[in-house]
Amino acid sequence: MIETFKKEVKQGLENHPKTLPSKYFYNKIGDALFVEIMNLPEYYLTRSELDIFQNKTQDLISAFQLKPESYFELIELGAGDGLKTKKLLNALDAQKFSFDYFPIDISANALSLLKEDLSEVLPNVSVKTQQGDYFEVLASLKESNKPKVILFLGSNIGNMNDEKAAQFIYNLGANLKPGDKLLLGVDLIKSKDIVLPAYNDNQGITAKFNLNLLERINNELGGDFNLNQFKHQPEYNEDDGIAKSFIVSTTQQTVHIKSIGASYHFEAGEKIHTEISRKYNDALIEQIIAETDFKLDTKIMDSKAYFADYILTRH
Ligand code: AVJ
Repeated sequence: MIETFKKEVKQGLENHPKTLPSKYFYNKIGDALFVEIMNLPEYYLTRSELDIFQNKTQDLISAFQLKPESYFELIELGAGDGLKTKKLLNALDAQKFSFDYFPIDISANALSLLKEDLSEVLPNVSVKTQQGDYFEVLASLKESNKPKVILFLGSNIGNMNDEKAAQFIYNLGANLKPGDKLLLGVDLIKSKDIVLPAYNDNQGITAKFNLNLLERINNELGGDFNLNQFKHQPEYNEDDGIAKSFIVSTTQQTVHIKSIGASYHFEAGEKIHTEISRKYNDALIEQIIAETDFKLDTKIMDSKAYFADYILTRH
């Protein structure tokens, strides 16, 4: 684990321009900062998808094309706090659908918190938490041969470039059977005035979230990044719909990372690219899906048309 972190940091900082992988945002501090981000007034993504789960619940359920009497498995990639999923679980429960809910997450802690919470608010829903890698868990669930609905919410797919996203969805399909469903939640391309503030909030939480990468390198790899000499910088290109986050060196400086045994020079204004948060439209989604074994069924949007849940069927 730490060896992979070291290797990827080394590779990233040797790149031109320099990069660092966004997956390393999520340690204990990063998880907590992301929860804060989801509650920020500027971060509309969570509220928009919650709007769908709250107010278009019946459309979602219809799109799953389930028979109330026959059992299915509802599988969520990334447990989160279940805020959105609870709306769906509540409706499925009230309508007497027969299902088990399988939240998958790498964090055992996140899963146990979710299970605890659900046992209180939805005691009739059967929750089977699955700790581990998405694809390993899916491979094990494939054996059951039961109809499946997979949830991949929050525009998490947006951290991948389109090629990786298609590969990821193709790999999901490889663990499913014809007729199984995938609900893919994505942020839609929209104007800069709305997107940029979501990645550049007033309280500086997103800045902390981004700079936490350097903090981790300092703590875990013996780096000597001076966090006062780097700043968070988001960018958004309305034409291609891609938001990017950077860490910018505010001065000319050299940083040493002990466990890598290397020093890295930064020019004043030099950027480290840390994240892409891709936004989509129908054409982009169709292009991605064309590379997979899914077909596009339904698109369900929030009242402002900021966000879409696309329902795909494995063919
Ligand atoms: C969790 C990947 C959907 O890209 O919007 C939030 C992560 N980064 N603020 C996103 C994130 C900066 C988020 N995703």
